[in-house]
Formats: sequence, C-alpha cells, structure tokens
Amino acid sequence: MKKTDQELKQDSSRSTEKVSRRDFLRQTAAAASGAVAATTAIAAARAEEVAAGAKAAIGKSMDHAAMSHANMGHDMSKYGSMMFMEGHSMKPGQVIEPPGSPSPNEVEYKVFDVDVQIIEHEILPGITSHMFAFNGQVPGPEFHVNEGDWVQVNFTNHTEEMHTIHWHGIILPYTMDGVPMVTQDPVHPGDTFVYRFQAKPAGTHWYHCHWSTPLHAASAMHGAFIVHPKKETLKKRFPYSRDYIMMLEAWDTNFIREEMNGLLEGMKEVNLLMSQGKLDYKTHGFFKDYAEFKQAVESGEYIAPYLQSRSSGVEIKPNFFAINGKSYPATKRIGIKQGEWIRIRLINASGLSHHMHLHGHDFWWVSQDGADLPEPRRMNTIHVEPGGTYDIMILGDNPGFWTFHDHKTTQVRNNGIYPGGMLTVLAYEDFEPTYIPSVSVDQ
Ligand SMILES: [Cu+2]
Repeated sequence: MKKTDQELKQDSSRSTEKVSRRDFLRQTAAAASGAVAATTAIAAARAEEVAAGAKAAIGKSMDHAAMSHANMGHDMSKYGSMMFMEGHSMKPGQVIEPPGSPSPNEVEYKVFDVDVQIIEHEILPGITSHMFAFNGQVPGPEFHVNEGDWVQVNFTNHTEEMHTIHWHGIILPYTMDGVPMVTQDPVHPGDTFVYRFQAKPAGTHWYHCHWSTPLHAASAMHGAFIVHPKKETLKKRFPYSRDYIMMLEAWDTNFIREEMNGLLEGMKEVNLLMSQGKLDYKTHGFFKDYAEFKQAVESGEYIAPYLQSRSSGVEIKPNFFAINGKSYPATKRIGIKQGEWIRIRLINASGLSHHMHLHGHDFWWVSQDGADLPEPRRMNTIHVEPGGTYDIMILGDNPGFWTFHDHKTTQVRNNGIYPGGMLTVLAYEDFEPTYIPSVSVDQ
C-alpha cells in the first residue's frame, strides 16, 4: 500500500501519469471547492472497477490466485490476517458490540461516552493546530476507575476518518484491544464501537487511537487511564495529597496539516462513493480480495482510495513539545506546599524519548507501566520512553520556583525558538518570593 517513491500513479484513463505528492497537494489546493480534484478521478475510477466487479488485470502467474478467489479468505486466515476474512464487513451507522466480555446483564458496568472530533487546538495563545481529539479536548478525558471495576466505553466516530481505541497497559480480552485489522474493524464515520473490559491491573495506564498511529495517537488521540488500587501501599511511605498527570506530547504541525488534509480529502470521496453504493463498504477502501492485494504487491502500483493523497513515508519532525496539550510558557504549573508530598504520573504519548529533570529537588521513582518498583529510586532526571508510564513522588522541602523540563534542549523549543516546549514549573503556593526576575517569557 505504501509507495516507496512517494509518487502517485493515476491510472484512471489507463494512460500513465505520475504526479509528485507536493504537486498533487498543490493541484488539490488549487481546485475550487467542490470542483473535481485528482482524488475524485482516482476514487471514481476505482469505484467503477469495484461496482462493475471488474477483474483486476492479472498476469499469467496470477491465474491460480484468480481462480481460487472464492477461497482466498480461508487461505489468508491461516496466516493470521483478518484483512480478507469472510464476514469482515460492517454497515454504516452501526453500533458494534464485539464478544469477549460479560454482557451488561451479568455485571454492572461504569459507562463512559467518548467520541472523536476534529478541533482547532491552541498549543500556545494564538498558535493553533487542527487535531483529532477525544471529546474535543487535548489530551482526552482522564479516566479514574477502581481496580476490578467493569468499564464500558461507547466510542463514537464524529470524523470522516477511521479510528479505534487501544487501552494501553490494560489486561483485557483481545477483542477489546483496539488494533485495526488485527483485532477489530476500524470504526467508520458515524459508527459506535462498544469497548467492555475489567479495569486491571492497578496503576497508571493510558489509551490512544491505533489507526494511523503517527497522526492519530500522537496528534492528539490520547488520554490517561488511571486504575486506582484496592490497597494504596505507596501512600504509607509517600503520603501524597495531590496526584498530577503529565501527558508528554510532540507534534509536527506541518505533518499534521498535510496528512490530515490529505486523509480527509480522500475520505470525503470514499464516504460519498460508499453512501452512493459505488464503493464496497466491506472493503473499507482496502483491497477487495487477496488477488488484488497480491497484484498490488507484485506491481507496486496500487494505493487504496482513501490513501490517494497521503503523505506516508514523510519524515516526521516534531516542532512543538507539550505537557497536557500546552507548550511552555502556556503549560500549567505544578502546585506544591512546604512539607507536602505530591505524585506525578508521567505518560509518554509522543513517540520520542524525554529526559525529565527537576531542579532543586530529588524525587522518588516509584512505578513503571503501572507496576510499583520493588524499591523506589531516588533521582532528579528520569528517562521516559515512548509509550511508557512513570510515576514519581516529590516532597516539598525547598520553597521557590523550580523548572521541571525535558533535558533534550531541542525539545524545550517552540518551532525552533528557545525557551518553550516541554517545560513547566514546580511552584510553591505558600511561599512569598524574596526575588523574582524582572523579565519573564510568560508576561
Ligand atoms: Cu484515530
């Protein structure tokens, strides 16, 4: 599916015309709204093929594959792929309730409604980027449930793209794991997918979209999923009174803009054609069977309709780094009082490594990926790996204002400008400063 040469081949007229991605984007942008853009021609041609049930042009070596077409689903299933399995289909506007968890008659579920929509998110005052956002917020809503609770999440897709939710760190039935094409069909526009599972194990976890992860999960379909333990053992040694979450994020706003525009342009066409019955809903805009897939692999000349204008393969160079949706100086300060213990749950949603360093204090690293360490570790810089969660405890024993930041200097910038990015301040609330700088970036 991925074009290695980053070129789009347009074969709607059977004449070969190569359009570079950038040229294509320019053409698309130049076309008046509603006018026929290149995508339309490609998608329409593709739809015609599908509607007419036209056999793909298959060479000699492909004859066998073409003949055994009817059995392809079975043939492929032994390789573990769900792409071509029989029954791999959905109808629009559906509520999908997969098996695997007890029915609502058997256990009492805590029910949450989560949707995804496109919002214009403000990273810094006046600096915005369009993002996919759970319930319209960045990061998504925080879940706080108790160990052993039964959780039901009704996930509705209010965008023209496809999505899922993966529950990162939760031990659940595989049918609820949220990986498109592996454990479930992607959730189509307008559809609702019902996730049901038990909240376990206890600890700091998170959730994110697993569709087109570099765009969706990173920008910004992610949120904290906290499972509070039955027994709070950590509180004995660290009697913390406040519990903070810090989602660490990195965004390439140029990538987001191009990728999202491309995807939505493609999906507009696909969704229209599906609604008109011209494109088979069953295929999700993917290959209609294994023969088509194999032919595409052999020729290297196929892109699924919804991928026509995608910038797959483009290098992602994050230019904004954020904590809970904001870059410094818009980051929220962490409040602490003298003598107070606080807990901070660091969750790395960014895809990059972060080296979070706290000034003026040591802290205690107590948990990783939700599991408490056998022995807490005293440190002042913690290496936070992509996808991981790390819990630390801080004692307010040095009144003042203290920087807490990613020590990778390129990641404390806003679009290249220092200071900024992944930086916040540990601020004592019961403290009258004797001296403050006369100039600050947040004035
Ligand atoms: Cu998504």
